[in-house]
Amino acid sequence: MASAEPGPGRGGRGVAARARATRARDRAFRVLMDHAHGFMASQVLFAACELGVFDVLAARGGAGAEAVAGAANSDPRATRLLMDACAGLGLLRAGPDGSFSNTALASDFLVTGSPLSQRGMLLYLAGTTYRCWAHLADGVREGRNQYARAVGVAAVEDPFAAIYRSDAERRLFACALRETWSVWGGRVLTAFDLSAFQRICDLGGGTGALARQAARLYPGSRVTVFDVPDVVAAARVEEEEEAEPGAGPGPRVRFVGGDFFRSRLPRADLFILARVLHDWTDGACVRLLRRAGGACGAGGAVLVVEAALAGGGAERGRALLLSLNMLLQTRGRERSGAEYRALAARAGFPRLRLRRPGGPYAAMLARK
Ligand code: SAM
Ligand code: ASE
Repeated sequence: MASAEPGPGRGGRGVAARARATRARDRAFRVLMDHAHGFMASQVLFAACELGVFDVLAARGGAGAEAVAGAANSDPRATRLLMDACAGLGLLRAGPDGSFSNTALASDFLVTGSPLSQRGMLLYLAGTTYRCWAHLADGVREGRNQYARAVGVAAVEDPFAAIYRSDAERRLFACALRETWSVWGGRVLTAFDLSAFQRICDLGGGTGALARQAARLYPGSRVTVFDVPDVVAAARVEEEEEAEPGAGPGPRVRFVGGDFFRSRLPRADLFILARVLHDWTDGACVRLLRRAGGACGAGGAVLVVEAALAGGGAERGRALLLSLNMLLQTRGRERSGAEYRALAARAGFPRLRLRRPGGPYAAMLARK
């Protein structure tokens, strides 16, 4: 090793400088391998979710690998390896007697039925998203989504033809996206005081999770969700099923089905566009914002909710990866606040204010 070789005989400075260089290179090697092995950490998380490791541990208040393997119908030795890896990632706590329990992270976010569960998102990322990412180099070469290679559905013009290629996929995508708002919905909806808006329409609002929170936070408003007919039909059914006896009727939202590029939009004072613009090209975004502007009166506004690219730090790094995800899964990308401001201005919303309520999503309010 270079660091073990004797110095050239010029005293301590050369040795110290070489030692520093070696330490820096060792650190760089660690960073490189952390990135290179990143997909393994993702797969440990995905596999443990798929096998129900966190659910079994939640139900039993902790258990050994043998018991989890019994419940998951998996190989005991391999299950032990997986659970050790989970402990290494901070997902499980290993006890002295060979038993494991969920960490707070796992109890909050990985257990099925936890109010903050993100399990659907992880299963979605593990499936369609991961398959698209296997073709990142092709995506960059071609500059378009990779559904043809990843799932055998060519859907360059309308990515949702691939995203919704089966009922099961439509349900999983909706579940994945809905889960975000159990953690961040309140924060993005209270970044600005929206109580002046009487009619709120969540455009591309999916199954209505964010809309229901808006209705709860702003009881003076009437909230409508606009989305494609299949999503709306499923959302209506789910809403009926969710009306639990004793829980009282949650705030009701109205659902309208259609194509937001072509159909007449419901009239509203505020249009929410959450994670919609990042799916589309600049031209399509301007068209969509113009259509929203046409369906609201003089005091109308749009609330854009996106992982807006910021100056630096870890959140910027993640948003840049999400931007590549949009390349592989949609026609869009993640944009900066300035880029959203420019799109809104082109569509007739000259002033856009951006607030970051913490977490991955920024809220941007633009008035006509
Ligand atoms: N706003 C939700 C959220 O943030 O959880 C869902 C965002 S999802 C990425 C994009 C939504 O746009 C989907 O619910 C999809 O069905 C809807 N969408 C896509 N194309 C549409 C169209 N042509 N007309 C109406 N809705 C559409
Ligand atoms: C889309 C969002 C996603 C389209 C395809 C997608 C996500 C995965 N695939 O609009 C979720 C992106 N992740 C986050 C944290 O937003």
